[in-house]
Amino acid sequence: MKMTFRWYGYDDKNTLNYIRQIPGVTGVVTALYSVPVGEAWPEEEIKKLKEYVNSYGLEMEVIESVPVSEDIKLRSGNYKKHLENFKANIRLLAKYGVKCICYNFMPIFDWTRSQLDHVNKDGSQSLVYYEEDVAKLDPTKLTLPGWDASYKPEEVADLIKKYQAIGEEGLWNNLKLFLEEIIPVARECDVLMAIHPDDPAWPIFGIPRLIINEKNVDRFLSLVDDHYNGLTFCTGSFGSSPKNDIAKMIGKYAKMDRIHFAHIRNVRQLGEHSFEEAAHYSYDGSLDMVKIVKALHDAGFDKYIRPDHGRMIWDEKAKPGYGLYDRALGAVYINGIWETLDKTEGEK
Ligand code: DNO
Repeated sequence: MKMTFRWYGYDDKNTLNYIRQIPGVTGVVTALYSVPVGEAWPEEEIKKLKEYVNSYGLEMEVIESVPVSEDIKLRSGNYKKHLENFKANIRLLAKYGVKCICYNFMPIFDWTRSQLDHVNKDGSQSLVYYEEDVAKLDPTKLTLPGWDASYKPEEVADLIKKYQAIGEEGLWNNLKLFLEEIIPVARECDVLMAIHPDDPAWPIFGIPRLIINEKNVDRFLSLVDDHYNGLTFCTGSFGSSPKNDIAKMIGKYAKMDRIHFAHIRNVRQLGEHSFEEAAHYSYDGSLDMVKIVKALHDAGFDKYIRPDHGRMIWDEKAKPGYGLYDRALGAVYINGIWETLDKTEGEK
């Protein structure tokens, strides 16, 4: 596997110099965050970013994300133009050495939480999702870090209605049509496409969400049954629901060689539809991280991993989920499990 770390570009206070000092991290996962969703990425900017990353001895082989516009997801408005731009982005990124592109097909809302600074017993802070608090939120007025903030409340209300109108089957159909367009381009460019699951793993605000459980992932992979049509397996997103058996799922899809990127983090499940983000360490949450990492290792996983959201610790002030310290602890913890497996598997 290749251990990577998410970096938000030149303005990220977690500099490349810090990132390269985390033992075992060989590359960053990044994007051109300033380009509006749906547009083509300027070649000069991609080249500059790659050269900058490489100048620190780090690789830029994974992009997270090339965002999919609401027009594409709804197949309305400017979707034809946006699809052409998406394909052009795959081609250009391949030209600059990108091997894997993460994207999602979540309607309107990317990852959703009710609070970003919940104080844990030890004084650290975590992102949390409490069902009763989410029920009180007005989705048209909500923006969370990482979301496309360009929509006005009335536009969000209109989008919600459109997704309700096409329903879950309409969304599956649009996803299939999207994949039929982009996977051949990805194959031709040798770029692995890796869909990120919906987070949390259930429909929210009355709109459908697709990539939430094993049954739906099976359906997704068969929409276009091609090696280049794969997953970003996010243990925290699937693990938000106690119904998902994370170690089983990750082992199954890794054996099929359809996991191209893994986001590894832990989560504390609180009943069916509430959770708190935890430290990566197994005993802090509900997921067995050794079992999860072992399932990847047993399958001979040789692609990209990154630690995912960290808690805010040691008085750090940073983008929620994306501080340096707890994610660095996560990377080192995963590396420790991996090294142990590497060195002991022959002894059994
Ligand atoms: C959250 C992230 C997601 C992810 C996108 C991928 O922290 O994992 O926002 O980047 O869903 O498109």
